[in-house]
Amino acid sequence: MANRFLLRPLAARDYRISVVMPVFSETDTVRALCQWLTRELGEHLLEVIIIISPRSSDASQAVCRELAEQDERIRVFVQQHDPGVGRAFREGYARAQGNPILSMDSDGEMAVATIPLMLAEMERGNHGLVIGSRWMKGGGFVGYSRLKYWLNWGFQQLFRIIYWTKLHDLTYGFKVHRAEVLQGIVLEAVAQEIGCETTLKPVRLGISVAEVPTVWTARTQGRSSNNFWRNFRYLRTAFKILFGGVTTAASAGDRVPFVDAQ
Ligand SMILES: Nc1nc2c(ncn2[C@@H]2O[C@H](COP(=O)(O)OP(=O)(O)OP(=O)(O)O)[C@@H](O)[C@H]2O)c(=O)[nH]1
Ligand SMILES: [Mg+2]
Repeated sequence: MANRFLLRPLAARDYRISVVMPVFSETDTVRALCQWLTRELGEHLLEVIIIISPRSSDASQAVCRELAEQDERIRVFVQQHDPGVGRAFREGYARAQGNPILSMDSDGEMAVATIPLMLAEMERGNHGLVIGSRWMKGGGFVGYSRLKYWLNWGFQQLFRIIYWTKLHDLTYGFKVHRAEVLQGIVLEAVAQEIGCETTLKPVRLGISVAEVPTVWTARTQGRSSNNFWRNFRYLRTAFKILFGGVTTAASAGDRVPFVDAQ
């Protein structure tokens, strides 16, 4: 899709990433992910913003606080508007100071090895968004329920048609946004539908979006908060964006979202 908006190139050497990660019941995976992020992103990592639910277990809260004490780049905030992972991500995005912004879950289902590939693709193509794609060649699912797999497949086919895009994975929450894109769009998701809102809104705006393959692997700790019926929020979100359009935060001061190429 043509890039209707001009983005300043992401300077290869001096970009600083904000990672936004909601936490509900996880412990070991949060520790492992933070270790990976601080080690592998090194100088490029500005901050890991952990948004922890006020309903989280004591063990989970203790791990997050311990991580924040060990490394000042790890910042922990208690979710103000609870419940809902969509609200948690939105609170994290509002706090993020870096650019680009990496969104990822804390349950270990998202493959960290894909992160450098997403960043490289963002730099190469100067995209506004690079998504992890479970449905393109090289991507996939390990341990996903059969029902969710086919439901997700159906959503992808439908959304590809109604948004008229060749992108393969329009619902996954693992992605890297340019901050001016993400913080320039008004987001509304309460729960897991944040995964499609943060992709479909840039697509709807004509922003350049690319994808790299990634494999989803079922969590081994904690449990999913995404019950079956919540999946239908994706449908409502997709049609609302398609017919209702996207509100951009045009008066956002130094966070003016887009420079129109026209
Ligand atoms: N702060 C916060 N985090 C949440 C909330 N609900 C879920 N999370 C976290 O958000 C991430 C995604 O939640 P999951 O329940 O795994 O949902 P999902 O990955 O979309 O669903 P599955 O495909 O079934 O795993 C996990 O890291 C959870 O810990 C919430 O209400 N508040
Ligand atoms: Mg999960």
